[in-house]
Amino acid sequence: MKSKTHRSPMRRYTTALLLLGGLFLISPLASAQLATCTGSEEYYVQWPKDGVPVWEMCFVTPENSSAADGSGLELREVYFGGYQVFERAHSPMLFADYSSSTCYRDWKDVLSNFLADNETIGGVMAEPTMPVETTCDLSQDPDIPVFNCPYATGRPGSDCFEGVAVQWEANQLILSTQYSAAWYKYESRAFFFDDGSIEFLFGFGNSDGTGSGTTHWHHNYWRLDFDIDGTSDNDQVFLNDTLQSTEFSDLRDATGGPMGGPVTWSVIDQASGRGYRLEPSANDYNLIHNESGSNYHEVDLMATQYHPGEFADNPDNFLSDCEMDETALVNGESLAGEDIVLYYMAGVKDTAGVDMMICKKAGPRLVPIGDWGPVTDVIFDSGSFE
Ligand SMILES: [Cu+2]
Repeated sequence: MKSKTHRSPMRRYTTALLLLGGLFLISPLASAQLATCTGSEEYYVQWPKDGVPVWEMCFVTPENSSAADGSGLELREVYFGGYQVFERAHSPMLFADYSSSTCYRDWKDVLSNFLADNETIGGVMAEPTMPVETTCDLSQDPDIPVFNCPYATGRPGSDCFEGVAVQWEANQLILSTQYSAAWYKYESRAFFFDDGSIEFLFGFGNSDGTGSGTTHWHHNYWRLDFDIDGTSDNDQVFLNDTLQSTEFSDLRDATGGPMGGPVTWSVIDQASGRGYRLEPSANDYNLIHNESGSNYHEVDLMATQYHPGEFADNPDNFLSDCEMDETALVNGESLAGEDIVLYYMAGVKDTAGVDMMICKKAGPRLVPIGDWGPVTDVIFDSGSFE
């Protein structure tokens, strides 16, 4: 069980008052920073960029991310409206599974440059004024690879950046990065919207066409360590609306939920009723379950009990160890009154001779449940916060 800093209701109330003051007095006020970002290589980001934060978090770049051979874009201490959502959100398991016998468990800790101008912290952070463009964004021809930054865009090489690009839009905060495993260029993005919803998006780019003659599947597992309200010992997991008491794995089902809707999964703080519902995106359903027949990546969702230092099914990350062993994570432990970690997989298929080099993206949406308090009420009442 992790020890957690409990945030006092008074502090949240103060946050709300500060926000109201900011709205009505139109004066810059000191922000009530909750995410501490005092760990090694952690960097603080809030949205809006100035004033009282609606979203707060720390990020680390892929090269400093946790887990064996990294975990890509890693976010820690994520807060919405003054309440904690995640202790950590990252992508520690990443696979490329070929229709031949080849299969890789890729590394996730090697930065790869992409187009993001206005680098503000060298090798760490950019605050782009121009569009962010990754290998995946630009790889849209079925046969022709885009190679390396600055690609063939005509943009200057000085716009090529390694690290995390942060964009403050009118209604959302966007963090983007790219990392490489040899010719593969993986894009990881996170979108934090003003209504509290979150989207995670993963793009599976190929810089030079290596392996393009062989149909293959890519799978990325996000690891979402929820600590709703900062209390790690009382989150509950729901399959649709049914409380679950024991660890489980599951598959996407677009019509298998209530009234023919999709199957979803929720994590809700037992005390406050605040939580998040995880919904697959439309693209996530494009991946056919175990289509390769390898039986390597057989589950889309795992609801597990938190264990310190457990970031994946395996403490190592050997390239050839391509099977994701769900039994190492889902093994009958309790989910009742526990610290909860959800793993969620989305992936894509690249088909030889059809759409191989057209880069595809996938990833879930998370929607807030319950009352996220006066801060968010003010945002909803006043429209866009900025
Ligand atoms: Cu591919």
